[in-house]
Amino acid sequence: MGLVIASIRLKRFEMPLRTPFKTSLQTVTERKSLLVEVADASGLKGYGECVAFTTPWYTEETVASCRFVIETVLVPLLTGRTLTHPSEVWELFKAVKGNRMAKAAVETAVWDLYAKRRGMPLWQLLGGSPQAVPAGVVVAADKAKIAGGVAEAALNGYRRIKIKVSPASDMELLKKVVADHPELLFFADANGAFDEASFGALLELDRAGFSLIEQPFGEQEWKLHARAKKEMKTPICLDESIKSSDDVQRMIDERAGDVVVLKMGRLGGWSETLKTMELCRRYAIGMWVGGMIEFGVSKAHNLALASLPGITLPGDFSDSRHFWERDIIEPEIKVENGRVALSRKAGIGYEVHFENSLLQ
Ligand code: OSB
Ligand code: MG
Repeated sequence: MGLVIASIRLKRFEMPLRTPFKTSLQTVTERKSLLVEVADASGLKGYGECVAFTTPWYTEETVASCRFVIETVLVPLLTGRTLTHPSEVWELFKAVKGNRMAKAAVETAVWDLYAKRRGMPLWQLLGGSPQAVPAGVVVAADKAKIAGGVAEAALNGYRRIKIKVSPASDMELLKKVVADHPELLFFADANGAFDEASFGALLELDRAGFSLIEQPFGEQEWKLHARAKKEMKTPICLDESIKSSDDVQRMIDERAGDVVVLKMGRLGGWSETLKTMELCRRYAIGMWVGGMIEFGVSKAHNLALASLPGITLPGDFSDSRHFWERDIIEPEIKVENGRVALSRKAGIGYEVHFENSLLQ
């Protein structure tokens, strides 16, 4: 029974963050996004979310570039097609260079639709474990708010906390915060803020007790990452550098990291992410699912991803209310006892409630 892609609609929406999100690269105070809704001939709908930002501060793509590529290139490639499996979407998009976030927004929507037609939760269709997914929150704030942010997260039940760091971080404060919470797992995320000149500060961070350090150097700094892996005891985790399974192969070949962050938007959707996971499993590379201040549709796909074999560490899974006054899915994502339960409903398992956002 073929899956006919009868229509593809794009909806634009935006929402302010409850509190500003501060990294060494950018302070984010609001999020604009696109929702992709694909429908089959019977009117059944699948959803994907575009995770690009408004400006290219984190990745090259933007909301506007994604909108352009989706509307003018991807929608015409897919509309009216009959598919036997959602993995065909990645193949159909092959002639389109790059633009992985645009592709992922559409491709993930087709996977949701496919799972709904099969009447199965996406996580189950992909062979995931039914257990609740370990949550993880990020503290992206000024120095004065780090200790308080960590204490609050611990009170809210989070067992994994990621702290944004840079060469300008107060290393003594970080050491103290980590030492004060021996029950928690701490990740440090540098978003590429270090360079050769600040290598010494990174070595200082190596003594703070983090379980891993995410992307200390720029996305193309393979040699510096290899040096860090060699000289440091804290595992090196690559986030921005991982845009395809080939990048993981390069990390392995150049001994440039121990762990990878999977972001489906950056990888181009489910197909390339599943391929990347296979490679990681083969080489016993640790994996976890990263977030980008997303709404619930992307989070729901990410929860399915986190249920799959080979995910070794808790991902960026916070409560919908952490970033948003009101998420666009119902029920909202709830963190309970440090975990998020997987929905038993078909597809991504959540209803999309667009009226919760601005600019419908
Ligand atoms: O580097 O992981 C990152 C947010 C925006 C852009 C990049 C990153 C992040 C986060 C957010 O760390 C984590 C989350 O959504 O919970
Ligand atoms: Mg990161």
